[in-house]
Amino acid sequence: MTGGLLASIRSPEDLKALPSDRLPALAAEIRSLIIETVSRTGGHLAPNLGVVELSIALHRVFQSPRDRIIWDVGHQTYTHKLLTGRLDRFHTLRQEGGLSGFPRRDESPHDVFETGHSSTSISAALGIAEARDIKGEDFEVVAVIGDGALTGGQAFEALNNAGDRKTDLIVVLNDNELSYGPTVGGLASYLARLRTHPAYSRVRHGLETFVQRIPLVGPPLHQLGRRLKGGVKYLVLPGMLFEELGLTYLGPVDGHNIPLLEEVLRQGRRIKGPVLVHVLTKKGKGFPPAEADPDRFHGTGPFDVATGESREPGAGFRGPSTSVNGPSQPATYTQVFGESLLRLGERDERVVAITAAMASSTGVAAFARRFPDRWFDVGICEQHAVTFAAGLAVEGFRPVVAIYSTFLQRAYDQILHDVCLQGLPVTFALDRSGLVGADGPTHHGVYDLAYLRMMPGMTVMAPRDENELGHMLLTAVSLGRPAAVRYPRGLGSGRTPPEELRELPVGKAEVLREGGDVAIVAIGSMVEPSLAAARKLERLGIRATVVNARFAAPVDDELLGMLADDIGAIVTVEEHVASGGFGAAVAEALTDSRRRLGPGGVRLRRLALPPDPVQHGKVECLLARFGLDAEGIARAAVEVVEAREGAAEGPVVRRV
Ligand SMILES: Cc1ncc(C[n+]2csc(CCOP(=O)(O)OP(=O)(O)O)c2C)c(N)n1
Repeated sequence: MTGGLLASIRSPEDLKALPSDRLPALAAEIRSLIIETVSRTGGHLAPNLGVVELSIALHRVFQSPRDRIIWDVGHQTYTHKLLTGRLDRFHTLRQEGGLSGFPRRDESPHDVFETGHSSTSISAALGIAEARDIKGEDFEVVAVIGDGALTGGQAFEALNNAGDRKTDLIVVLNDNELSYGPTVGGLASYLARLRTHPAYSRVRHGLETFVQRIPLVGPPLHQLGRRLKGGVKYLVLPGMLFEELGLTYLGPVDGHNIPLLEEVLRQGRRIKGPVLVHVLTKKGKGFPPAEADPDRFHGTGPFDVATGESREPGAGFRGPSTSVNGPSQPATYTQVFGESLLRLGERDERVVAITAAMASSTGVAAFARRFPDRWFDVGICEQHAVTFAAGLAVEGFRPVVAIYSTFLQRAYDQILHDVCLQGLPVTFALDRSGLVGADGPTHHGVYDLAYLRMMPGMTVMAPRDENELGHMLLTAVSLGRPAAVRYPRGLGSGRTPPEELRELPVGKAEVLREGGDVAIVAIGSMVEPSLAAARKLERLGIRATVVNARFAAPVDDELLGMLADDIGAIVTVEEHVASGGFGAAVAEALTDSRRRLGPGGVRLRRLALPPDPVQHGKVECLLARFGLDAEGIARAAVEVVEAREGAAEGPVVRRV
């Protein structure tokens, strides 16, 4: 599989030494290795298959790591990793302790800037380029950004700034017409017009005169234009969008033709100031199932190479790594959200849905099919999505904004300034809250309770199972105020058949089990392991109350006060960082009600994720490591009980 060519490349220098007629064979080898590896590990298949030639060309033209290549989102860096000395570890891709699926500075000097969220590359590249200029150094800076990521506002902020600064910088626009699904918006239409410009040959003449005027580079560019007239469109369009912003536009160029790519990139390098190279690629190239359904293969779990069929293991703790589940498995939270949204839409015509370029992966697609006029895909534009929802709410609608927890971080001020300060009835549906597994620290949704809980007037909920997710969505939409529901990645419990949606009493927790020795107060995904912990504790003679908190804002002050006074030993459990999270809310509530915490007072133990970023790995293993499984919760409960009993200093009397 890793036959001769790829194995001979230990660094980009080896790649440069390879004769160009061997490059197609190298590209084929890389493709097979990526397909074979991702079929086992899961990962971003289609985006990576689309940039094999582009990555080869970049590493032949530029001198990484001296020249800095910054990958937007970073999900398309598998070829880059293979060409920069990571072939031997490639089989560990996305496994705990193995290669990350994204650029990591601690993994290689060739990974200059860490990404995971979209639309940051041009900003980072411009910062690096300006730093270079201040220091008087001499290297190239290249940002590689997809047409999807280019719809994110930050990319425009950066282009605007780059055009103004006139700094030497190359932006490679990898245009495959897709985000997850088709890239939407005026920009996408604009790029489509560039791709299919009917007046190509007519424009060429005008181009030649324009190109001739570019100091120093005119003649070579002009010659290049002549050489490229077969097959490839080579345009320099003065007065067009990028030119107007102050960048020199080169392209479009066939992103699977390595010699052409190399030539255009070399030309880009010679031009002074910021340059945008427009490259056309095919997402999923070389693997027919991914070419046919690039959305499904954007990020995939393990699959059968022969058929492309998913071969996810059975319903594990969090089930499959994607939202695809088997026939005998319970629905995923994403699917339950999608069905609940549909039911809400049917009950209330004020309900409208908004997605930021992720209609199917958030579950909004079913609603979109049923109510084509009541849903909006705004592009990878989380900030805009939130303020846009606020606008709809001002006019009487009840928008549901479906954005993964990690990506909603982007819209912090929009949630505060545009929704909460005005008390508008916008519902935030935060999928992938908690640990997400193989995508790692950029994608774990472990900050949302903190960033939402302090928003004025915001109600924040987390369901213990899929039925409660439906009830919480109805509660949120009915509230008439800002509300958020966070729920985890993967399968629901499948425990009970779907229930009729019902509103939950706001700020009220649910006592699931009563016992006088310790109270375990858990939220969301941590309720089930807490019940399991209580069963373990029972075997040790410790009787535990278990509470399904349901609400992180407002918390159930009354119940918490009773637990503090009657039991005096409380363990809070959440799949979220400790700082600002649910346990912090409980501690605040207890101290605000003038209860003393610590020796002589209420014994409170907050179980949560650590402050340092959690790396990629299997969710169940990570949770166990941080004591967020039944055993860890039971252990903490024993410690709290013993501390309250004054046994903390003495020998531990009970072992979990
Ligand atoms: C802020 C943010 N929102 C959403 C995502 C999820 N996401 C990852 S890749 C992607 C599509 C990117 O499209 P494009 O930039 O065209 O790259 P392609 O995958 O097509 O190569 C999206 C929406 C993200 N990474 N960051």
